[in-house]
Amino acid sequence: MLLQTSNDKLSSMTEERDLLKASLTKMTEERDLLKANLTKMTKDMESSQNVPKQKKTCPDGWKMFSCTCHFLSEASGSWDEGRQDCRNRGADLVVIDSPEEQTSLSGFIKKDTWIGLNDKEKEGTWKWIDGTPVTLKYWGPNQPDNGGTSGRWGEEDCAHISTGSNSPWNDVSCSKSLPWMCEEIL
Ligand SMILES: [Ca+2]
Ligand SMILES: [Ca+2]
Ligand SMILES: [Ca+2]
Repeated sequence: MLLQTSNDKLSSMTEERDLLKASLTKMTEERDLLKANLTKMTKDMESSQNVPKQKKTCPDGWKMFSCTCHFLSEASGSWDEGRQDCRNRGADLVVIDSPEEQTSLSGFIKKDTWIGLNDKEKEGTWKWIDGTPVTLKYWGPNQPDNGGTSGRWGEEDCAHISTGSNSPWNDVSCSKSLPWMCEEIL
């Protein structure tokens, strides 16, 4: 009787062990599946990070330069009118902040063209419209001259880039009528 009980106990323990074994096998399988899923998700995530963000391009009629777009107006107007038009296009007058940009614009303009540089606030203190310091300068010979001493040209507080070799800058009266160059930063 005693032996019988022990036998029963043993067989139920064996059953239990087999059950545990089976569930361990199942758990191991599940773990492997989860592992595989995690590896796949990690890969997916990595590759999605490598997909370049939506490619940025310039609007039609604008010329791509580095991470910016340049737009040369067909119309002419005062420096302020030019600036307003650029702003209406979600841009502003161009700020020339590299020799490459100067060269690129040089090949783009067709006549004297407004750029985003003026000394309206304080005579002789030239400022780019975005606050960029004027470290890079392409003033033509004897420019800026604020109209010179004759007074013939009046006060000159706005800058334009000129045609001709290396497209030197010159200051003229802000009310002069010139085309303008806009720049949009992408
Ligand atoms: Ca620029
Ligand atoms: Ca001036
Ligand atoms: Ca001048």
